[in-house]
Amino acid sequence: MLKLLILKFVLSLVVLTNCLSNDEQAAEKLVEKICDELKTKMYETNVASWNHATNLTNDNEKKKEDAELKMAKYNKKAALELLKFDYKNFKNETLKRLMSKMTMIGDNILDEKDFRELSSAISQMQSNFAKFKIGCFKNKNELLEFEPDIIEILLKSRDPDELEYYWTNFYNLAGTPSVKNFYKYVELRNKAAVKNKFKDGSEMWLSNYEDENFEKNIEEILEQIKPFYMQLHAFVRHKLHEHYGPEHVDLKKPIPMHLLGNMWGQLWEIDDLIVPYQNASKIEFTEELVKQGYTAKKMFETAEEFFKSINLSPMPELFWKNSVIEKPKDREIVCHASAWDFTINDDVRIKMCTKVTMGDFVIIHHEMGHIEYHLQYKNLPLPFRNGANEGFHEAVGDTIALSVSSPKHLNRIGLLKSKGDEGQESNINQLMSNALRKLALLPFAYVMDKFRYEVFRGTIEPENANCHFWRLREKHGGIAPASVRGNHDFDITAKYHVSADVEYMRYFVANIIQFQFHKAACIKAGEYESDSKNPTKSLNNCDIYQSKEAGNALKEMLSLGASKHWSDVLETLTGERKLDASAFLEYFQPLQDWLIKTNEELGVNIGWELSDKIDCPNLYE
Ligand code: X8Z
Ligand code: ZN
Repeated sequence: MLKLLILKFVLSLVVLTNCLSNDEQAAEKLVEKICDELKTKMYETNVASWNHATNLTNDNEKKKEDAELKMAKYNKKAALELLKFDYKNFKNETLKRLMSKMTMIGDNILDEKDFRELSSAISQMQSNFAKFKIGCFKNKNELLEFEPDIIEILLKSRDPDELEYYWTNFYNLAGTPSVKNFYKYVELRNKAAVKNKFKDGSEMWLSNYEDENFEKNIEEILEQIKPFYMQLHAFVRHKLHEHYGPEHVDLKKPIPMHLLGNMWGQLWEIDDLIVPYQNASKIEFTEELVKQGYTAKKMFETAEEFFKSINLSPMPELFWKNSVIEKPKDREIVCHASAWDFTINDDVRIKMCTKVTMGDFVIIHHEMGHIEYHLQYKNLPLPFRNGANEGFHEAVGDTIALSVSSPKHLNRIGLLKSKGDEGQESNINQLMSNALRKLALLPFAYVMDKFRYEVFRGTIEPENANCHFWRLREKHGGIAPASVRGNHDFDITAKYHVSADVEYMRYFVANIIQFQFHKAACIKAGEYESDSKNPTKSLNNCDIYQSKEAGNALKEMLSLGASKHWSDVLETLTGERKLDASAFLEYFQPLQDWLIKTNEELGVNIGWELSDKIDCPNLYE
């Protein structure tokens, strides 16, 4: 019986292999036809998604889900047609790569019922995240929205009770109600992954990086930056302890995250409390933006001017016509900033509820970087109109923002008095401000996806999930929840990207690779000298503004889109083929040295014990 079955199986394989066509010309024609059809179909799906994201009604949600289903059916049908070719053995490498991308079926492999359920689980998580409101601390009847009200309170308030109140209510409302939808989503994503011959959803996500060692490489980088992180963490905790006192900040425990100026403790937006030298110039320029009468429009125009100055493309007419750059008063929208590529007629858009702050000025550059990428690869075939990997896409605007936020550039555009050549004190202030954002994000970004990988892999059971989540945040970041959290809570969905099904390791990659891009661009611009004693030629005060050489080199890389493996694409700009933290560490070297010395002088405790805010045992070592 067994022999018969094996024989049958072998025979069916022979038949299958024999059925595969090796007609490259026919395949090429089919690819062209599908790409053509895809353009209009994708446009329609994008319009439906945009209409929903910028006007959250039930009707728009239904239209979006219908459009997604239609698109999925088309993609699946197209992929199955392409799979009739033996494309892996084709001679034309470009065609092979195109076909390998177009045959990645992903979630589209699910049958209609499952696909609809998956879409609806994600929509419901996203909608819960976008719509909740919290009663005001002082008057519970007055309802506040997350953007801009609560974000602003987190940034500005230094009242620990008020901060704890918003933190706890936020997690209770934005996270826990989505637990059921989250597990439905995990179940269906895993089902799709298995149908695609992946072990689970984590393997399907990781496959996008086209690198077997990707996860290991990320973990190595995390180890590489850890000594620096531990020093920054210890110094910040010490400063918070000085300000809030021992009843709020224990010098041996993880940092309570509601005191970090950001709901997730991913950026530590508390420059006022941490600034090392009060009397030297400081980088935080929110006040200056407000004083100078900046509006959302003016912030966008200022950003565009930088891109143009380095020979990158201006924002097209449709960008200014269709983008939503301020929160509308008459309807609910998804406020989390995003950049959209409608793939025809230079129709690219940003959706953002802009506030006049330094943080949003940086995010505008971030989003415009996405748009610039869309514009640079617009002539490639559709499957290549993507980032070399997702981290590249997230890093473009941040690379520009590294120049923009250099003292040299801020001085140029009148947002800072000093040029950054005033000596060590202002240099340390500037690096501290950047480290509070760039370094702090790394362990956070890692945990966002480490947690989801583990859930997909089934190594975290639902009964213990929240505990795992907080223990991971504690282990890698030394961060604790503001109030006691247990397994009856569910807090990971209180992050936009988890509720909206956005992979997050891209931001880890971006925060490292943008320093590789920055260094290469600074070299091209003649703005960087290694081991330079000249403060205007250091990596952390390099401004590539007006450098066509730097811009053209970036352009060349961006215009490759996803047509080549990301290592090849990286090499065109940097000469390097790997994700590498050396440029990141070089940029921050003076701060790391300063922190080691200062922490030692002050006798600051490094590291942390287990938090008593996590109501369950330690699950990691
Ligand atoms: O989500 C974003 C962008 C849109 S791609 C605003 N960012 C991450 C976040 O907010 O968590 C930018 C940096 C990290
Ligand atoms: Zn982004």
